[in-house]
This record gives sequence, structure tokens and C-alpha cells, in this order.
Amino acid sequence: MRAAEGGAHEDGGKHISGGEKLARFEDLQENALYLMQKAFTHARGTPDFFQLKVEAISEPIQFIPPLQPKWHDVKTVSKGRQLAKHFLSQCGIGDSVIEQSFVELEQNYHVRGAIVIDVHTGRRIDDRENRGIRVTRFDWDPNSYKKWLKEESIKDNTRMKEAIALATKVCSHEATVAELCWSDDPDYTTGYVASPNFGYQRISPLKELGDEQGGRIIFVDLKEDLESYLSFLEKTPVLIGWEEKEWI
Ligand code: WAQ
Ligand code: MG
Ligand code: MG
Ligand code: MG
Repeated sequence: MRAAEGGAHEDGGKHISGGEKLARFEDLQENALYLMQKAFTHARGTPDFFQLKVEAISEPIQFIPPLQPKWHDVKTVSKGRQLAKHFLSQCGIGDSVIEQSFVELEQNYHVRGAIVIDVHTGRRIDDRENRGIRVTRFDWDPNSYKKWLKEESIKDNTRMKEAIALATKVCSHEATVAELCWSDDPDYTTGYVASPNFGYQRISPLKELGDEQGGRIIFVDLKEDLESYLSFLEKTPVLIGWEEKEWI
């Protein structure tokens, strides 16, 4: 789903909301309604453009267990961003690449997907301009999500649910080194650094309340070609959780 105000994205409209779901056929209408509600009750504004794409998936779906979340509360945004840089540096990313990535993010808040950066050069390597890379075809397996909340004693939070699912898919690829994110929604200040080695490091706050500038950076160390990496992010179906008989 994608929604914009002031016309469609490609006609210069302001991005309001995007969303992706992966569900069983019998849950199709419920999920479509969810995405519609998400777009039309959004803190960034009221869309006058809304588009929903529905695709059947025939290939087998991979199950991936969720990244482990850790919580970090900080006093100021600047301390939050410092901590984010610290986690990125723990992932082996060089200081100049980290600094460059923050500049890249701050200069490209209008991008409605993720920006992919080469971890060695710090340069943006996707060619999607304002679209960026939309990670799609992923979702929580509903039963696994319920089980996970209970086992981890975590309160249901749709934002975190969706962000952990996305980060888990991104980090499940061997070329992914880390992901950095904060929301473009003015009412949501928590962000994260996710990585295959250190899990999902939630940092609050990573931006000021009221700020509509947010985005995502994915740091990659590519051993195969870029197109097959992007195709994994955009096309490979993934469910977060643990496989149960009923999905087979
Ligand atoms: N694929 C790639 N990039 C995306 C996607 C996607 N599916 N969805 C959003 N983005 C990019 C896009 O540039 C948005 O502007 C930016 O990320 C932020 O998206 O409490 O809510 O959906 O643990 O506003 C993180 C913390 C919340 C959650 C992130 O992001 C928590 C959030 P938003
Ligand atoms: Mg979103
Ligand atoms: Mg948003
Ligand atoms: Mg953005």
C-alpha cells in the first residue's frame, strides 16, 4: 500500500504512509482494511491518493525467527544518534562511512523506501532515487507473534511489530551488515539499529517530537550482484516466526 497527499508520489505528492502485509487468502479483506485505516488515520496528513496492490504468492515461504530486541532510553536526540553510531561501529562499519550515511539519510528524507549503502565506500548503490527500496512480502506469522509477545513479556505495539519484522527480513540476508531507521511520522520518536550479530537495538528518542523527517539506511557488503540482493528484499516471501503444521 502507498498513500500520498497532493497527488500520487510520481506526480509530486507528499508521502503519507506505506505498508505491506503477507497473509492467508481468508485474511485478505481484514488486511486490506488494516492498510486502508493505516493510511487514512495518519499523523502525516490525509491522503488524496491511495493505492493497494494485491499479489498471490505461489513460491514456498521461508520462516525466520525474529531479531532479539533490546531497549535503550536516552536523554536527548543527540545522545540517541551517538548511540546509534556506536552500534553501527560495533558492526565493523568505519566512522567516515557512518557519518556519510547520516548525511545521506538527512538529505533524502523524502525517499519513501530504504537507501542502500555500500559498507566499504559509504556510497548509495541503489538507483531508485525517490522511491528507494521498499522491503515487501514479509509479515509476522500470527501465532508466532502471540507466542513471542508472551514469552518475551512484551506489550503489543504495532510499530515495533512491523519494524522488527522488516529488520528481521533485511538482516536475514548474508550481505546485510546493519540497518538504521527512524520514523517519518511526527508522533513517533523511537528508532533502531538492527544487525545480524547484535539484534534489534531500539533507541528512544532518535528524533524530536513533531519532526516529519525519517528514513531507512541498509548497509551492505555485497558478494553477489546488487539486483539479486534487491530482489530478495522486494520479492522473496518471508514469515517471521516458527513454522507450524497449519501453514504447510
Ligand atoms: N521498506 C523500505 N523502507 C521503508 C519501508 C519498507 N517497507 N517502510 C518504510 N520505509 C522507510 C521510508 O523511507 C519511511 O520514510 C521510513 O522508512 C520510516 O518508515 O518502536 O515506524 O514506517 O521499535 O514511519 C521504528 C521503531 C519505527 C519501532 C519505524 O517507520 C519500535 C517506523 P516508518
Ligand atoms: Mg511503515
Ligand atoms: Mg512513516
Ligand atoms: Mg523517508
